[in-house]
Amino acid sequence: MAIERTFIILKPDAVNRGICGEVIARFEKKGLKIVAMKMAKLSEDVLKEHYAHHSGKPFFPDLIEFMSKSPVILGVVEGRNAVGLVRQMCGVTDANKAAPGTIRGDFALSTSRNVIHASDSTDTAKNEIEKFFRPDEIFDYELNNKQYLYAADEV
Ligand code: FUP
Repeated sequence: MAIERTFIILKPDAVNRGICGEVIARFEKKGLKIVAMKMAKLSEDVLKEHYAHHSGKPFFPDLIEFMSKSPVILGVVEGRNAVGLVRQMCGVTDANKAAPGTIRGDFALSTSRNVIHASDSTDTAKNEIEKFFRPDEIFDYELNNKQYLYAADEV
């Protein structure tokens, strides 16, 4: 399993409910490293591209309206198997079905207001990171507890 970077959006429901810190803390406590983070209000055009795979579906207009009406927090999270791991930590899309212990399972009960977006593959992660962050907004640094998070041959 390689060290990977994945892209997250803490959605308007997370920002307006004041639970972003609790969500970010889960990634930090797991041992993942925040390598980029910023607040932004995403335009409808950017969101239509981000969610292009859902274009034409009944929920699409609500999705774009909801995601564009308030600021969100964008982040890049790094660690071993980060893409799959972060998806697992988020839980399934429908928060009502998401397992307790996952972010969506613990903090939400809706499919459309489900707190967080996370890239679904390494290719998607690469594309989303490039789309939402300039290279100089992403930081390389060492966690000072790295030796307690990974064995030498794991990183
Ligand atoms: P996920 O990868 O878990 O974020 O899920 P999807 O890419 O399938 O969906 C992206 C977003 O579209 C969801 F977070 C919310 C919205 N959506 C709905 O509102 N209703 C649906 O039935 C499916 C998705």
